[in-house]
Amino acid sequence: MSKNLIAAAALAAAGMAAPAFADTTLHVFLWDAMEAMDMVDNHTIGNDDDRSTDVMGVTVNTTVIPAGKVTFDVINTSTDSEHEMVVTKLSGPDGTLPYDADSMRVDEEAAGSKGEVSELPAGEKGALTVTLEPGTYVLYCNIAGHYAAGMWTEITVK
Ligand SMILES: [Cu+2]
Repeated sequence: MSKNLIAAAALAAAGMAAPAFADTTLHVFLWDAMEAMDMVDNHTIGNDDDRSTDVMGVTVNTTVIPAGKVTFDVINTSTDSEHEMVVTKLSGPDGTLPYDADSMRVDEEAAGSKGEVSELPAGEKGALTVTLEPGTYVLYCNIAGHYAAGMWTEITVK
């Protein structure tokens, strides 16, 4: 049961009305399977390559959430690698991120950021709460090489 549901249940039990617009909690899993295959370096947003070959990624429990206060509950499920989650708003459904091939990282200054859970050691959890307006957002890991290896996913805020 999510914290929101628990909070709503607690309010109901106390005889109080639940809030009309409950805050959203999004569960984010940072994962890798480095032993399985080699990392690719061209699975950036807008690339049509087969994502099924990705050896690391960002997985969410839902890809469409309501605008408002959102808590990202992040866990790094890796057994040996550090990962992170950066939240950035795209220009639209076809938007991409500015990528610097030399450093193998997204240009965070140019891309802008709504916040991040940075550099989580393997097995660790972190959380980020932000208020999001409607739009298309990307959640990605900006440790060198990880974004282009496919470590990103998009969500829609309505
Ligand atoms: Cu990563």
